[in-house]
Amino acid sequence: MFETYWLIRVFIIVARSIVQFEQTFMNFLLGHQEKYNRTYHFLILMDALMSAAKHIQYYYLTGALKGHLGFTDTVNVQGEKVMRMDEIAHEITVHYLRTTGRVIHVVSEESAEIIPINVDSGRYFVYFDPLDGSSNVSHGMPVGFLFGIAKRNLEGPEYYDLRAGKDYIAAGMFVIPTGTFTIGLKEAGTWRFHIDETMNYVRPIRVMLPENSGTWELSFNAAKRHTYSRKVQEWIGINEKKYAFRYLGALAADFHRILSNGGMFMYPAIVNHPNPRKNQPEGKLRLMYEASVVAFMCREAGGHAIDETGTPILDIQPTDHHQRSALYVGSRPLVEEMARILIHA
Ligand code: FDP
Repeated sequence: MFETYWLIRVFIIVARSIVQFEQTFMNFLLGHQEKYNRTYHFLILMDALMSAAKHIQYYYLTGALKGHLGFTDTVNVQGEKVMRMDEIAHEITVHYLRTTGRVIHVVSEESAEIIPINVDSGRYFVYFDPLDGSSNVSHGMPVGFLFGIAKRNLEGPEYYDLRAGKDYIAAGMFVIPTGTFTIGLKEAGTWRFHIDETMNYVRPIRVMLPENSGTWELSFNAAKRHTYSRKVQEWIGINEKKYAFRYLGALAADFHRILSNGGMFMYPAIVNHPNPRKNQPEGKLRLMYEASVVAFMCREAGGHAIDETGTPILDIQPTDHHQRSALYVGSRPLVEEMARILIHA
């Protein structure tokens, strides 16, 4: 009897040391919704977004074998048109969002038109870029899946769906295929999760931008620096030696580093291109599903984000679903310093 007791005790201790249970994202979110007295509709929406991300990740990882990593509308050996990876990612995401019954309509980088889903009784607007940083795909390097979520006006008729970032209830990004997921929840912080061997996003870690500038990094397309405004070029010239420099060319992956290490990601307006027709004074990145998404997560992590006029990204009222914006996002002191320079430019 005594021996059996100890055998069982030892077995339990060994089992616990082998099987380590981590808190899943869904369990974390359940606790969050209950803590703030909210409904479970948001769980259903997030479950769909996570299913989409995992499905996109699967296609990404198997894409090289199946010929899904094409950039153009190539034809495969069977003579069929090969879908581009970003189109596949779009189709996957719309499919899962449709199944929830909770989505009013979606705005996708991959569709010029808004896609209506459940216009009468849906609850959320979802703005997303299902495959951001697509030039990384053919190299097997990280890409992002970025999304912002706004909620229907439940008190009365819905007047607008062109929501400014400050009106989002959540915004997040999956980095594919590295398997990280980061989400900003309105007034409840920015949280990071990692995918485990069972394809669950687990282990919530609250992300706050580090105040100590020792780890700060700058991230921008250095080859384009001479096309930026003179003020921005000057600022780079003075400050670049103070910080490390990293640029992957996929906003989600570059911003992921900034969230961890601090510093600033910039995609400034292009105003001094040698070929003036290639100038992009309005910036390159999309406001609703790129700039506002990272700005939202950044705010919840203690940071800040502005456009080329020094206006906070989250305050910009979009006039078009696909409008572009310049972007400076990251540690508050750096972004505020840039704002002062831009405002007085
Ligand atoms: P991409 O055009 O490759 O899809 O939004 C687009 C984006 O990537 C961002 O993810 C990325 O930060 C930026 O553009 C890269 O642009 P550059 O190639 O001009 O650096």
